[in-house]
Amino acid sequence: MTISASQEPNTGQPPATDQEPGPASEQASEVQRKFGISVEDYMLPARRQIQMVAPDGTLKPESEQGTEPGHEYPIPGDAELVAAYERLVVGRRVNDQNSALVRQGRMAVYPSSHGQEACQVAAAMCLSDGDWLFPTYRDAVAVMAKGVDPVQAMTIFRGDWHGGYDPHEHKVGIQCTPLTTQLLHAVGVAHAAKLRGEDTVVLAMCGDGATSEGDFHEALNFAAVFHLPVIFFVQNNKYAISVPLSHQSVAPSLAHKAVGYGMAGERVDGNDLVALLAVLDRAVKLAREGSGPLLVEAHTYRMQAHTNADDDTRYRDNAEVSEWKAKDPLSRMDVYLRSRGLLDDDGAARIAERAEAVATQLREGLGEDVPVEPQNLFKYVFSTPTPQLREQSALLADELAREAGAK
Ligand SMILES: Cc1ncc(C[n+]2csc(CCOP(=O)(O)OP(=O)(O)O)c2C)c(N)n1
Ligand SMILES: [Mg+2]
Repeated sequence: MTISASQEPNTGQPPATDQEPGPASEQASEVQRKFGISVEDYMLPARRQIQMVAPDGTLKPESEQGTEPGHEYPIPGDAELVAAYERLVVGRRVNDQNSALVRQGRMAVYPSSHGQEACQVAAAMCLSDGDWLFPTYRDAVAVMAKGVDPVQAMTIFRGDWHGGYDPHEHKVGIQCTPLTTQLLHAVGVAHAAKLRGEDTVVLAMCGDGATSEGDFHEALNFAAVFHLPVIFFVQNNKYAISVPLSHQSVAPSLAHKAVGYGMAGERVDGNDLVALLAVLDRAVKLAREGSGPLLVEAHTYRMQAHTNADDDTRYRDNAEVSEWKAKDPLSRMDVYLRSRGLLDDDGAARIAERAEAVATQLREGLGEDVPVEPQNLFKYVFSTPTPQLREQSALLADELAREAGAK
């Protein structure tokens, strides 16, 4: 099906109104036929966030899950839930191991996703092997969950190399530190895939703060106008370093931004792995069917400081952090799966062992001192180095030679 305001961008024609025949009315009738709702109701998020499992691990009655006509989400299958839970437990262990490696000087920096692991796992699991993931610096657990070797996924945080994995091998972009650049990369890959006639879906991650960047607007607008199969997955963890969301946006929600671009938006409890999988699985299905881009906003919370270089006690109080501790994605999923008979003590122990094995792999892999070649700073950036880089490279060579001579 086609849900798009325009297949051919920039036609030079005046915009269609709902009285006139044209792309917008075609879109409206497609939405009406498929979901039985108006195009505005399709694009606007449901009135409440989608939440299936309450923080105490109990399944919410269907009438209280936030679903509405045209915004309906079946509970994911048992095998998917159990596989997701394992990745959740591994993700938490990895976050905490990495924070310890930073304190030991084995990693330069680690932006932990402690508390956001459900978003990380769901972002990777909703995709098929041929689909692309574009992560940020905070999404190392999602990178691993998409199949990248844990040590390779963390190498970038050791600071001795540009990145530890080949993006093409796993279809995972390099974790971007410049905010929101990855959204443009994602849109470019989706556009290329569409031109080639491939059925690739691209999921691009960003934070709440990143939605204030110009690149965010450009990426969403381009994806909507060119009707590209991209999921923009915003992890709203309430802060951009020390800046709270209220200083970034006064929109009713970040998901409401979607309708302004002509795409569908939804918000979901970002600490409820069941709801996340349900919402993202459906978003990927719609994107693959040709419904165009979607924006999913996940409500979550960064439980730890922005990075090890940040002191979060200077801008938020303990009561707020404690409030979110009670909404932890792990304990919620643990209780829920046990109540469904999908997890018991033996199963939990086996998963904990696997998580410990990954932590050991990280300690061993990142514990080694790697010989570094300072001139590599200038290689692999441009195929033909700029005059400035050549000059800086020569300065470095000179400095290194003088240092060696002084020894
Ligand atoms: C273009 C750009 N501007 C500023 C920064 C500095 N910076 C790094 S992280 C960050 C906050 C981002 O917050 P958010 O998007 O909410 O992501 P979170 O860290 O909460 O996951 C800022 C401003 C940057 N990395 N890139
Ligand atoms: Mg944030």
